[in-house]
Parts: sequence; C-alpha cells; structure tokens
Amino acid sequence: MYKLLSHNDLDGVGCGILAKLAFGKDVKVRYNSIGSLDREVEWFFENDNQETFLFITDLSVNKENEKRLEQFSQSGRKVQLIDHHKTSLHFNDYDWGHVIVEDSEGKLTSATSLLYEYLTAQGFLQPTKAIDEFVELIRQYDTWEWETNNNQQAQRLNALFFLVSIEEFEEKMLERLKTEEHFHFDDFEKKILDMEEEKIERYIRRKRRELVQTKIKGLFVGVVYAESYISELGNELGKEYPHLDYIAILNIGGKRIGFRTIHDDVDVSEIAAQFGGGGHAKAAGASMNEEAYKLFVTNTFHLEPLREDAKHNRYNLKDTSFGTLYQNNSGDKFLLQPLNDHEWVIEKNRFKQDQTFPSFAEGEKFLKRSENAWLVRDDLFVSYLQEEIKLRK
Ligand SMILES: [Mn+2]
Repeated sequence: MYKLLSHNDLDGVGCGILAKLAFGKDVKVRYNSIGSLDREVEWFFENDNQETFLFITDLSVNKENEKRLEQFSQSGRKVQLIDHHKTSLHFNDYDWGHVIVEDSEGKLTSATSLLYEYLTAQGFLQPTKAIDEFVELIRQYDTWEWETNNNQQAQRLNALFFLVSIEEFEEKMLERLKTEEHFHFDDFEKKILDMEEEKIERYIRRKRRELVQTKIKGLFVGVVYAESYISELGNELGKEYPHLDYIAILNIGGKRIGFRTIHDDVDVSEIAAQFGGGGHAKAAGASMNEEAYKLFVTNTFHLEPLREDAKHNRYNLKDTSFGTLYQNNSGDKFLLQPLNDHEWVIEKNRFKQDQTFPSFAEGEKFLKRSENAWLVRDDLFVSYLQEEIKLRK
C-alpha cells in the first residue's frame, strides 16, 4: 500500500492525481493545509499500517516529525518527501528527502513536476503526452511562469480547480489523462471559465480601491483584505503600485496572511518567516499571530486607501519635460519635473524642494512612498497650469 500526504492547492492535488494514475486503488491520498500536515503525519505513525510506503509532497514537516520520519526510514520502512520550497532544502540531508527548487537547466520546479519525474524514473508511471502537458501547466501556474509566458491555459486550470470540489477535479482529470491524447478543457468548462474570468476582474477592481499603504520592518507594504483570488490579486496590485515592496493580503476569518511581490530584490518568504510562515521568494504566507495582527490590522485600520493614478489623461502624463502633477490626501500638490538632463526635482505647492532624483521613476517612487500621492486628472492639471500663469503676471 501507498499513502500520499499532499498540499490542498493545485500543485499538491496534481501530485495526488499522478499517484492515483501510478498506483490506482493501492494509494490513499490525503490533502492538507500547511497547518494540518503535522497532525496527519502523527496520525499515520499512530494508526496506519507501518508497512505502507509514505509520500509527502509539496509540504514539509516540523522538527519532531522530521525525527520520526528519519527513525522510520532507518528501521527499513519506506518514506519519500518531495518538495520544491526553498524553506525545505534541509530535507536533502536525508535519504528520503528530495527537494529541488530549480532544475539543472535553471527551470523552476513544482511538486507535481518533481513527483512526475520520480514516478516515471522509478517505473511506477508510464509518461504520456497528455500527462506531460498537464504537469507542465501546473508547474507554470505554481511557479508563476505562466504570467511571463502568457500561458492562459495554466491560469485557467487553476481557476477550474477552485470552481469544482477537489474530488470532482481529481475524477475529471484522471479520466481525461487516462483516455485523451492531449490535455484540454471541455466546452462546459470553457464557458464557466470565461464567466469566472469576468468575475475575477470585477473583484480585483473593487479590491484595488481598498488598498492601504504602510511601512513595516523597513519595507513599504500594500495591505488589503481578501479571501479569494489571492495570487491574481497580489500580482495585479503589485503591478499597479510598483513603489510598494510587497502586498500583504489578510484573511481575517482564516487568520492567514499571504505575501506577494513582483520585485526580484524582495524575498517574501523571508517576511513570512518573521511571522512563523514560509513559501517562495515571490509568494509566501503565514498564520496571523498577535504581532502580525498589530502590525497589519490594528496599525493600518485608520489609514485612507491609496488613490489610483488617473487613467485616461492626455496632458498630465508621466515622465515628460512639462512636469507631472500629483496630489496627496491633505490636498498638497506636487509637480515632478526635470531640472537638467540628469536630475529631477519636485515643487511642493509651487515651492521647489531641495532634494533631487536621478530619474523620473525615483522621484515618483519618493512621492508615492512619503506622500501617498497619486497622479491627478487632466482638469486639475490644466487649472494648476492656468493658476501658475496668473501668479507669474
Ligand atoms: Mn507547490
């Protein structure tokens, strides 16, 4: 018998599907949240047949279970942990640990792609085109590579995963992978996925207007409350507000915080680790402890949401020699303009400030970070310039 304990997200369930393709009725699969795995592992040691081959995928265990697993393995029993999270790399010290974040060709891995390699190399599973395609979609989704490659199929696979129950998803995928030559969505799935996409767009638009900005442990953070579409939301907000180091997404009911960043020089797994969590450089999470609650909830409760930059301007545009006009919540106006060919300067309420910036982008970052300022609409910009002319007369 085989038992597979895996994560309850798309990548984790991808592992379960592969295990069922390989072992059929001989494998029991249980999906867990990050927080519930250790109890499940303890349950295995207390109640399960110890001749069972235990797989753990896309998740890692605590210190105690790490010791138990090592004893289990030392006593000649079979266990294999397969993961791709940087925070799990120390499991490679054991014979039963297989953790790879990036493969030899520099490609980011996922638990599903690693388990697929393992199962086919061991002769447990015969590779097919359809399975190759399915595994690659999950890998691209989980590593966020789909975004760079604009691989909508990968994102749609994840959306489908959340639209149906895990049991239904498993059943549909198993059937498809056993019988079809290529991986594809059926017409009904295509229809509900189209509807879902529109729903996500509306949700993100609403959430964009609820984002507040603060500084926590030296980094600029956008804080928003959300329970759904965490990754899509984190990515959209990150791109909308690139002056923020990362986005924190709070789920109060679930007492969880998700951390997302679009920046290569910010590692959110380090931020999550400060609150007892973990994950990847660009996507991580933690439970909301007292300290996190104070920093992210209490301290930000009184803040005004960030205002979005005006979208349809023809005159007040970024990075022009004319200057670009911003405003903050107190009504102060900031004109960012070039001083010479290598310096940018800000006029606050028409008074030139001393500080200069090496580029437009740096000047704007300063305004957005220190003043929560936003790009104003054309009408305000035009009346600002008219006023300027009057003042000069
Ligand atoms: Mn994963």
